[in-house]
Amino acid sequence: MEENRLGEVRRVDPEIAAAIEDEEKRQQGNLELIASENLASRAVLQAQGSVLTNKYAEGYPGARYYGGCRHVDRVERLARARAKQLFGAEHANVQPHAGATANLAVYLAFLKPGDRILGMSLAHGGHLTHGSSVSITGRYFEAHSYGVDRSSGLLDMEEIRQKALRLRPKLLIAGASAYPRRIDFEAFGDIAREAGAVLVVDIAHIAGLVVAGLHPNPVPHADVVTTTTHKTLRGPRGGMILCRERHARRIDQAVFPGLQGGPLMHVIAAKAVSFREAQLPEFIAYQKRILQNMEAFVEALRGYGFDLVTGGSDTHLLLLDLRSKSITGLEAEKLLGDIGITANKNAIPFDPRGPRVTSGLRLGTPAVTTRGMGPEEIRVIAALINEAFTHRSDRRVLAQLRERVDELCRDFPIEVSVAGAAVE
Ligand code: DSN
Repeated sequence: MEENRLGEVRRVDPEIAAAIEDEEKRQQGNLELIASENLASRAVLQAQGSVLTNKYAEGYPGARYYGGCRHVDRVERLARARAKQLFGAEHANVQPHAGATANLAVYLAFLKPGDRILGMSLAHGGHLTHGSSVSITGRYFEAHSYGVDRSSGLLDMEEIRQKALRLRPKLLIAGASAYPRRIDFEAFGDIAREAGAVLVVDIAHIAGLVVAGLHPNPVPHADVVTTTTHKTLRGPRGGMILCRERHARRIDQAVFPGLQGGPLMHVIAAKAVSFREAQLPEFIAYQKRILQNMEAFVEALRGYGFDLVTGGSDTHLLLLDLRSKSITGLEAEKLLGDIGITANKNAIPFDPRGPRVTSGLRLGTPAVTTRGMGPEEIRVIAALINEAFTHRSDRRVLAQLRERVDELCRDFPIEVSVAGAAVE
């Protein structure tokens, strides 16, 4: 895949070329189950690797601080128009370098230091930038959090409502990075209105499902929606903000000049390409397969006696509670890594262990689905995980499992074409 594009890197900088080639081999030879990762198409990779990286374009289309912006203006206008069309939004800002930056820009647009915010607890599946104490968002603002119900693992909307009415936050944040269930954005909209809060919804994980109509769209209910572009949306690594027209000016000013300098025009071009891909029927079919694969995964893992937080999943990810399997998240991540399955340890709600060890494992289907794998392969992967856990000290069995992962990877090579996996 990298053969032709890397020729010059190999000549100029063999060490970096070798690292890129090794990374490509790693991606080809391992099963990627990290729920937030995906495999961008060749078109996205080419746009991102283009000469647009050379261009400074501080400002916005038609109002830049540099000359020579006519072509990058076309790119950014297309990216914005496609983003608005995909999500039914009134305004889009495609310049945030990342999801975290998109969220920071929103805070900058609406808050002053010390203002009160309310978001989902990181320990219960929220995100660092939703007010965690180790993030700038928990240090510069008075951050409060809501969590999930201890017995069901689900968000309790009435409890969130009570908390919001008691705290009267200036900004309420919905969205998660390790919550396997559908989120009721309409209810969040009602709560925000009742509490007098600005509602921000972070759909970084589920953006692709939202585009395909497989998860409710928060755009009609929220003041602002933020997302990354590289998870289920399958674009380049980056961020984006969608908002109502009445917030457009303050959001744009917060992104630039408030938070960032020059936009990454090569990345914005790649975002535009991925949005074009997301407009195609194949993309909706792909998102449906992500969910079909997740359904098969949940069923198979349950069959092997695994405990799943909330009992299952409505999305692209699931969260295993490993306590009944007598293995920590850290050990599980390492064990699966040894047989070629990449996943991440993850806190479960009310986790008795710390974030560096954890009692959970988060698993997602977006990347293996992009490779063309279906429910049959997902059931094989579930069996491999179960066998690895059962025979965790048997090096011979683990070596055999590694071979079976190799076989699966060889059968489904990463050959991402225009709008999806090679098999499409
Ligand atoms: N790091 C991302 C994730 O894995 O969910 C969130 O930013």
